[in-house]
Order: sequence, then structure tokens, then C-alpha cells
Amino acid sequence: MANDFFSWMKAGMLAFCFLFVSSCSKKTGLVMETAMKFPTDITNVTISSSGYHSGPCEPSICISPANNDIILAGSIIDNVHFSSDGGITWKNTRLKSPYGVFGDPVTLIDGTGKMFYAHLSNPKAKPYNSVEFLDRIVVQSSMDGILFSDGSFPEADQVKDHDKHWLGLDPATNDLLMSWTEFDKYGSKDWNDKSRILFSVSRDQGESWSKAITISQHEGDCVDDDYTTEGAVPAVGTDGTYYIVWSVDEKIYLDISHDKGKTWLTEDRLIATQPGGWAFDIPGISRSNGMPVIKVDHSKGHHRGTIYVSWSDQRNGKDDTDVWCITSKDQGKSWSKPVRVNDDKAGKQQFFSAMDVDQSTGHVFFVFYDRRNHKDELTDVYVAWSSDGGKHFSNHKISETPFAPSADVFFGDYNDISAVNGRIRPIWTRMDNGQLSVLTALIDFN
Ligand SMILES: [Ca+2]
Ligand SMILES: [Ca+2]
Ligand SMILES: [Ca+2]
Ligand SMILES: [Ca+2]
Repeated sequence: MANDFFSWMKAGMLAFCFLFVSSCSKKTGLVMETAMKFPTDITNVTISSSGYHSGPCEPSICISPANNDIILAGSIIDNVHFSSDGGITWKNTRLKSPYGVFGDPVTLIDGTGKMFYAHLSNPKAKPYNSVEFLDRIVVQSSMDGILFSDGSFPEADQVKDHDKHWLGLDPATNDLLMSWTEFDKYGSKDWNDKSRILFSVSRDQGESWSKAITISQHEGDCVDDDYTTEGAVPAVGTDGTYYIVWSVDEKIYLDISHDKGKTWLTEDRLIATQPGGWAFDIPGISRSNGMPVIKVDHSKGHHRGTIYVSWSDQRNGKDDTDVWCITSKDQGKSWSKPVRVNDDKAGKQQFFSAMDVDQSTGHVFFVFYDRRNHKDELTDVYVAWSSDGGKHFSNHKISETPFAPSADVFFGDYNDISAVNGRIRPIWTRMDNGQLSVLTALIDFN
């Protein structure tokens, strides 16, 4: 959503372990659990920090599937964070584009190592005050993480507003999928102004984009709240099926395309409820979203083909936000009941969740803020891990120290996590004495 920024084991070793585990686990399912242990020696790395009451937040991160030492991250409003040593050191630059760079950073690296940074537009540099503001979703590309193209985009449109995109990759073709929300008028409280989900695909590594099409059936409002059709995320199945999930009206919907995005379901599939909606209040946080994430297991592991959808909500009460995960093993036809990802007792806040699947193993990783250890607004960061297809989740505190956010400081809308070949890199925002920073943790299964 638009940012209220101004107003307020190394691969070889892992493959060996995986082969060992998968041959053993045919005899007993317990072997996989004991053979791989969550790393205990975890270091936090500060990627970037800046001035009082403003600074980097809302981070996105992606490890290159082509070279696990290469990592591209972004944070608002226009920050690029690049590492070539697996996240130990970072080079921070500012992204520029003739179309403007206005937050909602989404980074992705394809199978050839080409990097993408998608963001909101602001061509006239007049946020909220020009018809060009939010006229397109811009995708800038780079081969080195430093020099970026001006950007490509589905056709611009100065009548509507385009916001809250996510990218997905088809690992078989390197096609780039994008889904986002089209607002008739961003922020409008007029019920005649509607919101809907759009889709476009690039089949030439981000050089050009197909004409955007509307895929959602039920329109939402334009308030940028629970009844706004928002939080669309695309993913590709092992058979090339396209999937997109989003949230509206306290429900999570799935859309499916069997023809590479040309046509979609004419009735979107309701796959879960989200009591309280995707927008909710967390004490000490300026605003909080629990929008869904979708990932598919493309590994050769036991759970290959499983589709995972995760989100957070307040079904257990306003003081007890939880992270949820559902799975489908039949191409999205049927879904499991929601499983609670955080494993603490009831009554504490878990929020700002993100998820990724390590395609070398099919293991699923989540990152979220967690207040289970505190009676106040002190906040830790946890990573949860499932190696059994989303039935059980182990939880691990990965922040070295807790922090306390402040509701008068814009904290962004999300955190992120990337998992490739046993290398897990969450990214999150923290605050110390009014100063915002984004951090990662070095989590390596080796
Ligand atoms: Ca945002
Ligand atoms: Ca549809
Ligand atoms: Ca709500
Ligand atoms: Ca909770």
C-alpha cells in the first residue's frame, strides 16, 4: 500500500544431507527431524539505519538461486541493499527512475541471476498531489545490484491508482508474474470507488509486460482497510499452473490459471477466513497488515507440489494475533485447516509474518515479530521452520536483543524472508531510541 512516509550448509553439503535424509526417512519419518537441526550460532547484521523518526523500513529480500552469496534487498522509500558475501556486508545505494521510486519495495532474482526491484510510481515527484502518482507499478532490473534500468511496467494509467504489488517467478521459464491492486481512487471513502486485483506477466526477463487484466470477481472499497481487495501475491505450481491469493472482507481468496495467465477462474475460490480482516491494531505499531503469502514447493523432497498459504489475524482476540498456514496437495482444489505457526501459549502478539520455501529441501520458513517473552511492547523476531509439509513448526528467536517500536513512527507494512540451499535470510525493521534500521540474521544449515 502507499506509504505514509512523509506524514508519519553450503549447497553441496546440504544436497548430501538431503540425499542421506531422504533415503533414511523412507524407513522412519523421524530421521529427517533429527538429521537437520536449526542453527544455534546466529548473528544479526545491521544492513542500514538512518535518522531520528525516519529511515529504512518495509524491507524485502531475495537470495540469488544462481549464486547464494548474492542477495538483493530493498527498503522504503528508495533504498537498495546489495550483498555479495551472503549477507555479512552490504552496499547501500538509492534507486532512481524517471517514473519515481515510492516504496512497497519487492526484490526478486531469477534463475539466471538477473535482479528485479519493483516499487510504486511517483513520476512528477508529487506524492498524493498529481494524477501521475501511482499510475503504474515500476520494475527496475540489474545484473550487478548497483546499476539499474529505468524500469519497465504494465501500461501506465493515470485514471486509476496502482498499489501493493508482489512478484512471483516461474522457475522453469524465468517468467515473472505480477499481481497488485487497482484502486479507482486510492484512499477514497466513497462506496462507488472500488478496488480489484490485476495481473500481468513478463516473458522476457522484465523487458516488457503483458496487458494487465482484472482477475478478481468481488470488488472491494478503496479505503485501504479490511474491505479493500488487497495483498495479491502470485506463485507458480510444479505443473506450470499460476496461483494468486489476496484478502478482502475477512476472507482469503485463491485464483487459478491453467493457461499461463490468459484466463482465470470465473469464481474466485474462498480458501480461508481471516477474522478481523487483514488490517488490525498492534500496540506500538503505526499500522499492521496480515496479508497472505503463497509459495509452492518445487523441490524433489517428499512434499513436492505442496502449496503453502500463510497470513496473520486476530481470530483469537485483539491481544493475541497469530500466524497461520494452510496447505494444498491437490493443485489448490482442497485445503487443510489453518495450523498455528507460532508455538507459544495463547495471549501474546505475533505479527508482520512472511514465508519462503527452500527449493533445495522443500522446508518452509517464516519470520514474524513476537512478544511472547514480554509483558509490554518489547518485540523479538522469530523464525519458524517446518520440515514435514506444514504440519509442525519449530520456533526460534533469532533477534539478539528485543526492541520497542513507537506508534508515531511509520514502521512499514511488512518484513520478508528468503531461503535458498540451506541459507536463510530474514529481513526486518527495528527501532532503537527513535532510530529505524533494517537487519538480517545469518542462519545457515551447514
Ligand atoms: Ca507500503
Ligand atoms: Ca478470478
Ligand atoms: Ca480489521
Ligand atoms: Ca498470539
